Amino acid sequence: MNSILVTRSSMPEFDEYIEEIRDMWDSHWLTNMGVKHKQFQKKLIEYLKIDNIELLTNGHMALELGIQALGLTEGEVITTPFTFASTTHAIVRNGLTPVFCDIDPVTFTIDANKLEELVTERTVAILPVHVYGNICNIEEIDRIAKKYKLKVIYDAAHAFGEEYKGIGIGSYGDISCFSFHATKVFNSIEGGAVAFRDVSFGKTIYQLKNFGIKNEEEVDGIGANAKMNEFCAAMGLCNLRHIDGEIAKRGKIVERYCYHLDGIAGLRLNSQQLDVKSNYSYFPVVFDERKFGSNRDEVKAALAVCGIGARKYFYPLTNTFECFRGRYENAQVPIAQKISRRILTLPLYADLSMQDVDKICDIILKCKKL
Ligand code: T4K
Repeated sequence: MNSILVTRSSMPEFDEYIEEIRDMWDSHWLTNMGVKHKQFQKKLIEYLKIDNIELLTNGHMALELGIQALGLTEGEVITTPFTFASTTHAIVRNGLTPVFCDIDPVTFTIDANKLEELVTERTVAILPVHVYGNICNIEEIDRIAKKYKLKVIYDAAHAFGEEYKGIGIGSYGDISCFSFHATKVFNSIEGGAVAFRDVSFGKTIYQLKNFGIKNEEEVDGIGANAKMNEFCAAMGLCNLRHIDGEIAKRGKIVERYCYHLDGIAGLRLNSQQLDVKSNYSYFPVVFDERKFGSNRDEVKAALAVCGIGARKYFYPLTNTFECFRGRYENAQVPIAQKISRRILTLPLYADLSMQDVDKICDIILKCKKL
């Protein structure tokens, strides 16, 4: 059994959560856009510095229904294979075709310089991911989207609370989809949201998350049920009170990792981006066996022996998943392939102790054979 896992959910004090949910025992209102839901929505708009947000059951439904609410029913969507299953599944489950673009070797986000050559007359949208909280090349994506009249859907599952050039990250693109899953920088147990500027989009996604219901007697959309319940919203409200402190603690842990690992031959760390307010969501390291002497899998195994659960986020690439066999394996994504085979995500959460970081780094450095 691993004793230090890749992450650990942030939680408020027990009493704080109990206090937050206490009035639900009077109201008996548990879901369907109740008081907590409304409060959480309002607080998030302020915190994320965005115009509008709609809350959902999870980040995946934010992507899936976000695509639907933009009216995308057929065509190709240019996206990255270096991501969690959810990103690609949201495209395919909507009957759209993912077209995989390679990634930038430094930020691991979609390589915007390779995007334009993938645009065809069937392209309807671009779906990039701010992977590990690294911000995509927003300017270039925006330029291409405008030129070819494409929608831009940002998967911002890893980018909670981040800003680019002082603007909330959810303000870019047509929509940005956040995840508030238990494993994320910020969680509402399970949860997700779509941020957007166009108010009419809000009405559509609201209906789509509630069976397409317009009013008591009219249903004018074929919606799902993706409403955030009151217990999740209450957890979100509590965690939001502490988020700045949690991110600051993560920043210190990242500093400590960098202190030990930066400059070691054969290791490449995630670099801080210009103009980005980071949330320190993940700590990925790329291992170059030719210079380090051990490969990613050997380091992962050495950590596991000591009870440390690092993870191969993101391996394998989504275009090679078993469920897509025979469909997308031929995508030209050599950088993504290379990174995916070499990258390891180290444990990172607010309460990870500095001693544990030292221990993890010590084990990694002992794997250095050159
Ligand atoms: N887009 C992107 C780019 C994403 O990364 C994700 C989710 C989504 C979209 C979809 O968002 P959601 O629909 O999930 O809101 C985890 C998460 O389940 C998933 O949310 C996340 N990405 C993905 C990167 O990681 P697993 O299969 O690695 O999770 P699991 O259960 O192995 O947990 C990892 C570690 O987290 C555990 O070792 C311990 C810790 N943990 C886990 C849970 C469930 C906790 O501390 N508390 C918990 O409750 O996918």
